[in-house]
Amino acid sequence: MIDITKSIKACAAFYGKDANAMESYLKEGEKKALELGNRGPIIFDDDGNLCKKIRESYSENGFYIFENVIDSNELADIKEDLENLRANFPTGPDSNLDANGMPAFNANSKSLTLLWSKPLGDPLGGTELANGRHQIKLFEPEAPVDAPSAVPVILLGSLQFSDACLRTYAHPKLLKVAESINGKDFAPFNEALFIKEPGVGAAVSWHQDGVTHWNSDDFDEDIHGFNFMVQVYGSTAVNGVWVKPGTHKVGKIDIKKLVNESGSERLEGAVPIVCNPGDTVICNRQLLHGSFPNCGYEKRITVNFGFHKRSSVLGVSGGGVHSEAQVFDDEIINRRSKSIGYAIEARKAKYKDEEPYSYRPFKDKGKTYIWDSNARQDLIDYNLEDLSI
Ligand SMILES: O=C(O)CCC(=O)C(=O)O
Repeated sequence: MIDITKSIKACAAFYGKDANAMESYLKEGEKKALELGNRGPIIFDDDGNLCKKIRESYSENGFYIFENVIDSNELADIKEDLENLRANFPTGPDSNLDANGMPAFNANSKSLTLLWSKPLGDPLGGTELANGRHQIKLFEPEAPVDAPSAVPVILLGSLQFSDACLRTYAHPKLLKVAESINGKDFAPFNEALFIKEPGVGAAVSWHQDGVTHWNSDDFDEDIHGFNFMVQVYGSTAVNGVWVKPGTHKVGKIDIKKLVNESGSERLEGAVPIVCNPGDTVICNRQLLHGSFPNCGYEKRITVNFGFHKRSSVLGVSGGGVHSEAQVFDDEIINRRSKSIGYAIEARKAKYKDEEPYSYRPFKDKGKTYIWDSNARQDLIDYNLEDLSI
């Protein structure tokens, strides 16, 4: 695991009178996380299902860490893409140009592609954004004087901007896990990068994802789907997502009450998701989770992508968080699934010896995809139809 002793000290120092409390929280959280035992390689049983032990652990905790999923060559490709993309970010929230005066990667995007924050801020906490799901604002430490005035936090629609992320989206073992959890006709959700640059990266306050099904008669622990979180540089107690295990089963949580009971934003019973580079987390969207501002020395970038059960989206009026609210019919779901089609083909072109994933809905409908310049065009603004529930 990454040694974050120095980062814990540095991070805690930002918390003033709460420095000792923060230091203990980070240290104890890391220890508890490593004791949970919910990590290991992806293993399938003889029928091709995720092995029972992993399925049960995921169900118990609401998250599981698949170790060493992305190999070093694939990781290097992702890093290269992310570095090129970062160099082509707009210079700030109100700019369309990058630092070299060139059009930024998202200059022509119709969809929302980049969320910004003040450095070490918590841009969503305590606001009505994203359906008001971030009920409290986390402590916003004072950023260093030389910090930029705004830092990127979330990049949306990432598959149109990075071929490496597109290929990883079609990792055959990950898609097989998606099938195992959500059925052979699983549907896409959305794709994003969570960006936590060291010393300035913003917080994402405690929240549960999911909008539409909390009061459903069919409510169950999997009804709002899950996210895969591929860790490019690893993930630590300082820069990583924290979760409260088991909370994906209990329905909508009163977070303010939990904060009161815990005596601070350092929620009791929560643990950080601790990963090495290349590890990939499966994280239930209903799990209570969030991340503190990155006051440490290590960068985290998470390549996020989620999947749903088809029954959770078909005929459902969207939650309006990642895309305009509309009823998701067969046509919309099929159109949005092109991300899977193009990704499988893009991956096939690069990893010629790998057994590609075969997506049942394409097989049933005789639908085929080609990864070429037309496909690239077709992916532009594809996230306007994110299946946001
Ligand atoms: O990566 C993070 O910091 C937050 C992730 C998150 O909130 C999510 O995936 O829903």
